[in-house]
Amino acid sequence: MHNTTRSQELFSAAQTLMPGGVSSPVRAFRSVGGQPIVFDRVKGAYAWDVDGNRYIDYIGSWGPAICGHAHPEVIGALHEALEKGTSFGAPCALENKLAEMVIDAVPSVEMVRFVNSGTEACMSVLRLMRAFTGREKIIKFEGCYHGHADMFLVKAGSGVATLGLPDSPGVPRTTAASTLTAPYNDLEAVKKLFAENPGEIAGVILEPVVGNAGFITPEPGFLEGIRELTKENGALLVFDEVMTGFRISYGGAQAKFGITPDLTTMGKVIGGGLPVGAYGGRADIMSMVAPAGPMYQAGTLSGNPLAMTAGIKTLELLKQPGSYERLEAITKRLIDGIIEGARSAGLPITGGSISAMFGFFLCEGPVRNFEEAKAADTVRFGKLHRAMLERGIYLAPSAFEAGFTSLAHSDEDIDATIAAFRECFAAVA
Ligand code: KE4
Repeated sequence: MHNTTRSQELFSAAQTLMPGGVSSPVRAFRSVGGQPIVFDRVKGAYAWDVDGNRYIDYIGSWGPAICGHAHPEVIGALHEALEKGTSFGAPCALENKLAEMVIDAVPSVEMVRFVNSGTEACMSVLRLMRAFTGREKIIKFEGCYHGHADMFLVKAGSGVATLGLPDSPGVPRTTAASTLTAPYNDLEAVKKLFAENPGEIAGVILEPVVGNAGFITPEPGFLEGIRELTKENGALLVFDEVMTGFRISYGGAQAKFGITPDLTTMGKVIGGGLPVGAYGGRADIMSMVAPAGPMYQAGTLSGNPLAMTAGIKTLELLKQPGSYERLEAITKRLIDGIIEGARSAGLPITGGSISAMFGFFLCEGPVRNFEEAKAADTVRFGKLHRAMLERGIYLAPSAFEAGFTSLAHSDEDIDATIAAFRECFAAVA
């Protein structure tokens, strides 16, 4: 057992100070057992805990660290920006710069509004969908997670799924009633919802590649079908690219799959590890957002110079030739090694990767929706997670999350990770 004494001391103290001892539920390791490790510092592909143990990190702060943690060019740019202040509460040129980069990169985005989290981006885009269409109902997919705003905590993924919460108390029945759900990859179910709610559905929001029910990819024709159904029914299509944005490709999943949504939400990568979110899309829709239009949304720290600086530098690094080819190659090699390791231990597994995002389920495949994901062996996943932690590999502490690689993960890191998986699969078989 590696020594985690200091982590345990700090975490037990934290539990008297903060609910569950964490600032976000999934970090509490509730579904995988064992104690969370308390980080001391991160750099590149690595994290060190307060006991000095080093881990190869496949969470990367849940997405932002796609260029590697604490990239010297990001840190350097932040040091410079810091000297000019941490927040202005006024327009600054850095917002123009990042907005231009996002608009240039993401095919469907003609205008963008910066906020401070993915949750804020998704709740704002929902209000915008309703304001633009004059309709109230939305469709989301079981297992997809769009942040913790009331209207999305209906059959949600990520921490809600991890903790098996009944869609969270505190959400008014009336709010939940306006959120219709369908299984992911099920076009017939969506068609039926539109038929049952004629003229009432403002739009459909989905993760174009699911990362919050575990890693689930769209079946051929699914995204195209949703695009057609929304158009036919006068509803809007929102791609929640908070996780996939600038990770699946520089233009996000929409560029990869060639689908043009009406609105897109973003976060994580575009803030380079600083608090950020954004929503954007068709100019005729975005022009409804105050003060240009009547739909109100605001934020004290939105567009602050530090988050803009970290986001600009991160996108500049990602834009360099070869970035996405490198991410695709190391991630594919990793998931192939994981699958081979499980199979050689006689364990059922299904999984895959797209660019710098990967995932697997410990069950026979295919997993096309959240119902099928729930068949995965979460008890064995917990044992695997703890065994991998012992070997210095830091995986998402939930069977219902995705894994993330970065430009900092070396070939040796991937080899070491595949070897650790092989050992641990044998140990938990
Ligand atoms: P935040 O409010 O956590 O910045 O973003 C919410 C969100 C919205 N949409 C998608 C597709 C997301 O993946 C997220 C947040 N992702 C989770 C990880 N599965 C954040 C981790 C956490 O909750 O601590």
